Amino acid sequence: MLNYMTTGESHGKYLAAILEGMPSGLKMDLDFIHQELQQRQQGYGRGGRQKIESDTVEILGGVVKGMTTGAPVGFLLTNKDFKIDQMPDLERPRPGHADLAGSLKYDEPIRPVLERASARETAMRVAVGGLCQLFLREVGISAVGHVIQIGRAAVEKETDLTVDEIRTRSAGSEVRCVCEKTSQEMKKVIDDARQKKDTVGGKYEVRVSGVPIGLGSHVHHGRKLDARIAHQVMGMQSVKAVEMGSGSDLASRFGSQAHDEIFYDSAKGYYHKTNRCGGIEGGMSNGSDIVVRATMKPISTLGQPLASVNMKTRKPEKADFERSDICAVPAGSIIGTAIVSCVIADAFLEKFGGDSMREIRRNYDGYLKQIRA
Ligand code: EPS
Repeated sequence: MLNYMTTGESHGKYLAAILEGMPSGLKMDLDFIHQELQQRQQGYGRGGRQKIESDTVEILGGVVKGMTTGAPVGFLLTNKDFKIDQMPDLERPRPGHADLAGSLKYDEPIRPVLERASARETAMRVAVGGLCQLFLREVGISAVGHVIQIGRAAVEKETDLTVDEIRTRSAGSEVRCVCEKTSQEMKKVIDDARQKKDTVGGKYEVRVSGVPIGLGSHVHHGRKLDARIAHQVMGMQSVKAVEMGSGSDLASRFGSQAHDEIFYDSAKGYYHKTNRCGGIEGGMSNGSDIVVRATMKPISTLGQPLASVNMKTRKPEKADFERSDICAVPAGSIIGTAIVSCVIADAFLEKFGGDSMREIRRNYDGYLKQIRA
């Protein structure tokens, strides 16, 4: 239902994206999208680039008088730090980046590879995901991302805060963590990494509330909602693991501690008192919050470069250095929220179809009546 593609390089003139499939009648709130883009640039441990850019997007099409028309929506971001044609090439690929494989695969220097592989591209994911978040809010669905671990500093237990409480608390933290004490521990981990000319990764959690039972499907692997979320989140730079709900913790539990018992009352309908499945069972949303956790590896560019090979001489040399972040996990929680919002919006449109917001609401209301009947 929803498809998008991005184009552009980290130091090219522009980054752009086109989102196809958004229905008509949705208000384009650019202030909200710019707020998400600004949040993506924040975060304790972010690099020098974020002091140069102040990311905003222009709308290229698909929006007339502030409302979507049902046509593809185009986004354009202009890079202030546009200097790609003057930048030197690298000869010593950085371990952990796309440099070596990309240069050999595309039979080209490292520079064009790193420029496209850069996490700079995630600015467009956030712009597209921002519009998807605006769509989801119209049908009572709200998504938020927050940081649960940086290095060895981690929140002690799963938070039982609501999405709105997470949004407020994480926005007040320089590392987007809901716990003040853990935020300070995380900042210290980042300071230690910076001092050692190293980098550090961590984990973020995306939580989505208001999702109705029945998005996704059990009938075909490609339609499973958890598989679609995992695919898209794994496609974000630096992500090396994606979990739903209690995820890998389930490996050590017995079934009696791993599943979510079912209850019913006339006011709430079917409900659960636990959410170990992360809101998805059998590939379908089950009415509980959707909970996704992603592990981000430490940034690949190190101030103390690792061993590499000069691709011209094949002689062992230390990897090249490029300006970079020490930690990008707080930014990752914003990017992950945008990515998950795109998947949920896609699954919502798949089930409730429609070309206009009015038609979609009519379809959705009819379904809610049906499952409550
Ligand atoms: C980033 C922009 C990049 C990097 C960073 C994230 O800008 P520049 O290369 O000019 O410093 O700072 O990208 C990476 C760390 C990476 O390894 O790709 C951004 O806008 O998110």
